[in-house]
Amino acid sequence: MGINRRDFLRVGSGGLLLAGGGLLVPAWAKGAQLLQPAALPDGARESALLEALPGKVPLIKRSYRPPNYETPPEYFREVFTPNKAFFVRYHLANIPEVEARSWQLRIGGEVESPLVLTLDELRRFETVELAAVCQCSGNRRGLFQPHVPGVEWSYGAMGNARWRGVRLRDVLNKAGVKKGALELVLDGADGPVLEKTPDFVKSLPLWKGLDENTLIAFEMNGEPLPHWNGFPARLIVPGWTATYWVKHLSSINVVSAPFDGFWMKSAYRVPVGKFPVVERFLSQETAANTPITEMVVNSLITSVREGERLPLGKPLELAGIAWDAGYGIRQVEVSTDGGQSWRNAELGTDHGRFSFRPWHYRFQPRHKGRYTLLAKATNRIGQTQTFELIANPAGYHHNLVHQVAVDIV
Ligand SMILES: Nc1nc2c(c(=O)[nH]1)N[C@H]1C(S)=C(S)[C@@H](COP(=O)(O)O)O[C@H]1N2
Ligand SMILES: [Mo]
Repeated sequence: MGINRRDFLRVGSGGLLLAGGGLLVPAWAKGAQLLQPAALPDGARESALLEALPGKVPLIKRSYRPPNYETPPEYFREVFTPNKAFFVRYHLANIPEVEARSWQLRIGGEVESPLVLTLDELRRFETVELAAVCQCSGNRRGLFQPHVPGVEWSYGAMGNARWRGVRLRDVLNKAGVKKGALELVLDGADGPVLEKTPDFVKSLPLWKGLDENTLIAFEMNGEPLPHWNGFPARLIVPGWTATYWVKHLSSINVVSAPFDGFWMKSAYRVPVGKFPVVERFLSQETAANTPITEMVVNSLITSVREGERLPLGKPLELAGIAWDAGYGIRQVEVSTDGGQSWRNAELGTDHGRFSFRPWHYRFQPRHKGRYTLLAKATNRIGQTQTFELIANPAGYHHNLVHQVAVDIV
C-alpha cells in the first residue's frame, strides 16, 4: 500500500477528533507528544508526531518511509493490544497491498513435494490460537545511553495479541522435510525500493519451525491481520523477538546450509554470552556474535505516567504488564520508595505463557511529595530484569527496570 499524505491525521494542539477511518482519538492522545521519555535523543523526541496510517489510530511516528510507528503506552493498560493501535515496523518501503484471493505461499527447497498453498488451502490445516507478545528486538532503543543508531523506539515497539492460524509444523510435514535440512528461509511480499538494498529475508532453525507454537497466522484478536501487520498471513514465533515474525509471508525455503542473507549475517545479532538465553540459533553463531533469539524478561508500569500529580488520601493503584520468552512470569516486585524496599505485586489473569501478564499493587501514600515507583519481573527459570543496561552495538534487549516518578499533592 503506498502511503498517501492525505491518509494521515496529525494530532496537534487543536482538538482534532477523527482519523481516516472515522476513529475516535482518545482524549489523552492530544497531549501524547509530551509523554516522550526525556532520555530519547532530541531529534527523536521532536519528530515523533502522532499520525494515523490508514486503518490505524494515531501512533507515534518514528519514521515515515519505511513506516515505523509505535504504540502509545496508554494502550498497554489493556492486556491485549487493539489491532488498530498495534505497532508497525518495516525495513523496506516497497509494501504491496496483498490480495487474499491471489496470495500464495510457496514451500520448497529440501522437501519431498514442494507446495503452493492458497489462503483457503492453508486454512484447511488444523487451526490453533494462542496469545503472544510481538516485540521488536530494538524496543526501547531510544533509551540507550549512550545512544545507538537505529529506529529510536521508546516503550511501544511491542504488542500482545491472540494469533490464530495453523502450525508451521503441519505445513512442513505435508511437504515432507528431507534429512539434512537445517534452516527455513522466510520471505515476505515487501521488498526494497532500490535494487541494491537487500530484501528482508530471515531464517529460522528447523527445530524452531517444528515447535508446536510456531504458527502461520491469518487472524489477530479475532479479525483478519491488518495490512500493516502482515495481511493475509504472517509467521508467529512465540517467545522470540519479532524480527522472525515475517509479514505477508510468501515463501518458505528449506535449506541444508546456513542462510547468509544480510538480515541474518549482519543485522539482528548480539554479542555471544552477554544475555541470558536458553534457545540459541547455533547454525548462525560465530565466535563474536549470534542471532538475537528469545526476548528477555521485562515489565512496564502502565497505570501512572511520569510526573503525574495524584491527591493525598487516595490509594494509588500501581499496575502494569510483565512478559518473557515463554517460561512464564513467576513474580513482579514493586518499589514505591525508589528501590529501597520491595513488595510482591499481585499477578492477574494468566492468558498463556507467551502473553503479557497483568499485575497490580495498591498502596496508600502517607505524605505529600515525590514517589519513585519501580517494577521488576522475574520468570519461572529465575531470569530477572537489570538495573544496569547491557550495552550492545545495535541497542537490543533493553530490559532495565522501569521507573516512574509521581507527585502526591
Ligand atoms: N515482511 C516483513 N516482515 C517483517 C518485517 C519486515 O520489515 N518485513 N519486520 C520484522 C520486524 S523487525 C518486526 S519488529 C515485526 C513488526 O511487526 P508489526 O509491524 O506487525 O508490529 O515484523 C517483522 N516482520
Ligand atoms: Mo524489529
